[in-house]
Amino acid sequence: MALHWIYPSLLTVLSFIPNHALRNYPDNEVTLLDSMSALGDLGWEAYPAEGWEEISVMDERNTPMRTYQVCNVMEANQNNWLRTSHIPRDGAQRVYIEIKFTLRDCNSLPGVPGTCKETFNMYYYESNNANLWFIKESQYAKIDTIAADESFTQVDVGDRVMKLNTEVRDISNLSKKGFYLAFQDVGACIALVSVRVFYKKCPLTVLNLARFPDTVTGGDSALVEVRGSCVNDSEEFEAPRMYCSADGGWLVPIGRCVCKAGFGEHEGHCQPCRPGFYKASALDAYCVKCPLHSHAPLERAPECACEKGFYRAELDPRSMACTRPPSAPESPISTINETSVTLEWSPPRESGGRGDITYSVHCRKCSEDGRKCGPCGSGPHFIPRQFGLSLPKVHVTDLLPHTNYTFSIEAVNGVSDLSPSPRQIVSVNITTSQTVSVILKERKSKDSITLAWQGPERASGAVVEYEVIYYEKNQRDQNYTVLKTRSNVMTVDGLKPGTTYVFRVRARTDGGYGNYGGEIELETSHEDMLAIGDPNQSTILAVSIAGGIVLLVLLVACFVVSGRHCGYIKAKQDPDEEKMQFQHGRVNLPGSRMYIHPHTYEDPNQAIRDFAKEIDVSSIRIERVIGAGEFGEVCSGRLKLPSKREIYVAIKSLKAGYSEQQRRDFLSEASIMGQFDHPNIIRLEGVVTRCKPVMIITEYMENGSLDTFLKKHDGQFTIIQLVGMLRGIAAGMSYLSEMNYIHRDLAARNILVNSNLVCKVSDFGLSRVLEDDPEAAYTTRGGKIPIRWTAPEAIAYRKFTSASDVWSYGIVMWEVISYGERPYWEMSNQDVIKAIDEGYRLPAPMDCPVVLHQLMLDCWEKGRSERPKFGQIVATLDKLIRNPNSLRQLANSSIWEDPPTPEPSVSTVEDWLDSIKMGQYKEHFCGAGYVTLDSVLYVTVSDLGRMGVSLAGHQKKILSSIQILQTQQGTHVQV
Ligand code: ACK
Repeated sequence: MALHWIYPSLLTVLSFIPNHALRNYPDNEVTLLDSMSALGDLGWEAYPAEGWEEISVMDERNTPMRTYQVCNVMEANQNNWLRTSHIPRDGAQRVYIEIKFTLRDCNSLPGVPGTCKETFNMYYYESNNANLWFIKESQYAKIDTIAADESFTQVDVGDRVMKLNTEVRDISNLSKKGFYLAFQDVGACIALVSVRVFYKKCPLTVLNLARFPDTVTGGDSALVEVRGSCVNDSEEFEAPRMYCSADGGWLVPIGRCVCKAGFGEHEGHCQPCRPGFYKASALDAYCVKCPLHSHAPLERAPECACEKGFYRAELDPRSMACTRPPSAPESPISTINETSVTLEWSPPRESGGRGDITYSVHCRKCSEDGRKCGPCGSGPHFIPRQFGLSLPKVHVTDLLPHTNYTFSIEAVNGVSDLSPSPRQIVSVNITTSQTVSVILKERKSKDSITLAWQGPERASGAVVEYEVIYYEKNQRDQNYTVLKTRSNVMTVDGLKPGTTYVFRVRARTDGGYGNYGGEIELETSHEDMLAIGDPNQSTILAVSIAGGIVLLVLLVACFVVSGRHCGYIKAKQDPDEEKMQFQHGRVNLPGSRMYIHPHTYEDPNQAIRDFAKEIDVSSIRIERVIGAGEFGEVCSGRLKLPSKREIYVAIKSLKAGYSEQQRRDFLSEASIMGQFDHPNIIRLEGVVTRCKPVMIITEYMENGSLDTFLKKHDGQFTIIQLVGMLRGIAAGMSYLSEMNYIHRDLAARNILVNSNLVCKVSDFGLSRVLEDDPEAAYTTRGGKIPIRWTAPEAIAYRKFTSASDVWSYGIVMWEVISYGERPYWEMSNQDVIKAIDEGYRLPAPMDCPVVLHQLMLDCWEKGRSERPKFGQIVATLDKLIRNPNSLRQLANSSIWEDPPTPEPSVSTVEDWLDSIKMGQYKEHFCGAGYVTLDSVLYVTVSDLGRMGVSLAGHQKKILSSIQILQTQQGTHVQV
């Protein structure tokens, strides 16, 4: 009865409910029943008949809504039931019931008895049967008693204040097909505005390239484990899994998928690599540009095919440029010694882009008349070996005398076998001979000397005659005398008393002349006497008389045949040619490979004359200035010597106004460099001393000094290329140490690099360690030393040895692998000395193979005898080059994780990039919106890729630095 005055007030309230807003549910909820969206009758059961009543009302959009009301507050003992139709549970184990209702405040109803209630009860009954017409009250399970948070009064209605209550309850562990809900009123005044039944699901999501489907949450609060499936064009790296929580959220992602080879990751899916880009392995995140000399004309390339004429060796990483076989070795030199020969050559001009060049030597021999030719067979013995030589040098022994040999030298690298083109070779022809090596006995008088010698050990034919050459010591340039005899004894007379003469003898057999034997110096006596120092003297004397007669006959015959005085030939050789011969001979005599310090010469100009070739200034064309040296400018230009091809050269000149001492110091570099002849030592072409400015001419190295070169090409070389460079430097140093030369300033800045990446040791001046090197600092003992590169014993007590050069070599290794990083960063020299003394050693640079860091550490052994010799270093590096797998294991620590000084504190993106030497990317960062240092903390590898920072080395460097920034700022983000 009281309903009649309650209805209008409820309708008033309902007209304020924005129905469309009620239907805007979260996307992780699946609605099973929504009374507000029912267009017709809800068809719910209400009993008794005078209890709950279904009413249609209009919402604000005039959409009809079904509601139920009951308000039998004036009568006691109410028990009114309202039961929904069957609600299928749709697989859900836990469902939620959201009810919206209004409830009248009993106190605001005038005259209602004390039986008036302000609550109602909610029940459910599980059933597989969707058509039950009756459920006993006792069969229901109670969900809850629902009370209103807000009840309303007549005043509220008058004021049009809406007091709609919303309550949510849930039922768990449902197992039957569906259930019925029931609302029991026991005497309240209620309008049930809406009932919504829903369950929660974890919505479809894609994470780590795995798709996780819509997943219904579990019963109670159990987590549901879901296996993800990899998105298109991706594959499992580790089985992707996630947990769907009871409230519809995804938790704990495990595993991931990765884009297949040929596809790169882009915003949660895999995109085919564009033409010109490739991705070799599923484990790489992004497509990267094809390396040099390779191409990928189609999309989705797992690798780039090599251009015509270029190849990739089996073990070459796909990221490495395609390479080609080397050109032929160059400038072969043969030094014949009787029946053995030493062959040396320069590395090929074109390395093919690889650092793994080895050499093979093929041998053919021909009889001297050239009629019978064929392979050499197993006769000759090659030292160290015939094939796979790592140094451009081989010594061949056990050759047949008086035989023509052709040695074909080929350079081979890791792709030579893949190329169908014939290998390029350089050939050397030699003819073997024999030498009279030992002058056995001698007899001297005031004006004559008698010599006796032994014939060649393995003469191929009978000795026809011997030729004796002699000259007054130090007078060879002026004149020398050649005498011939059939005997192996000769008396030379007409000599000056008390004078030293130099004698050499060679034999002529049927096959021709052999080589001269070693020199012997003999001095005539001051007075006439028989200087007989041998029990066989009488024999010698007798033989010599006989020999003398033969000689006389020969002399006369010779005189008659040639019509001239053949026993006395004045030397008229070009002094340069003479000197070259001298150098050649000196370097190849056993035990003579010794460096001669220019200071051992009384006259320093003589040292220059002995070791450097004077070049006519008209042969030089200076083209441009390339730098500044201690004594003046360094220029590049060309040198064209008569009957030689024009070559590029570097020209160091001595500036005007120099003192004599400065001139000497300047030229000392040439007299040192001129003594060396090795493919990894900068080659001296000659000097200009006869006119001004005084100049030193060396071979031109297109890529300049190694430190600048590496900084310019940061991250761009393969580890094999870097090791190849290091091997070259070690080979040059090994040669210097064999020559007993100690460099004292070995550093990347003193290594020059040519266009084939061949590294050569340079900077040999006498004063340079003191004056020239900007890195040199005064030590407590007053000497000026490049502290960071110098071994502790050399700093402490000037103990410079090849072992201290090895220490410096270790630092050069570090410079090379870190692409020109400054050793010990910004530490002061004093701190470096202290740290080294306390046992600190530079950590492995980023991406440094363990084996290389270990080699560095070996070079930095405190005890100098513990350090490896340069020859051993070369052998170790050769092994690594032959077996690149050994370089795969990288040292764990990176310079960016473990620097002795933390990253300098910076406050702007520009300063930060400058501090890590990545300043070239300032515009990239700014353009991508990273203008504050804070924003940089969250940059990921994909962000870098999008910005255009594509070099892997640069990405790693930047990301490592970001990690340091994060630690400094107490943030840690997974990048
Ligand atoms: O780093 P760079 O370009 O290489 O600058 C220095 C500069 O001269 C002063 O020493 C360059 N330089 C020196 N010798 C040679 C050379 N033989 N070939 C090419 N550049 C050279 C060096």
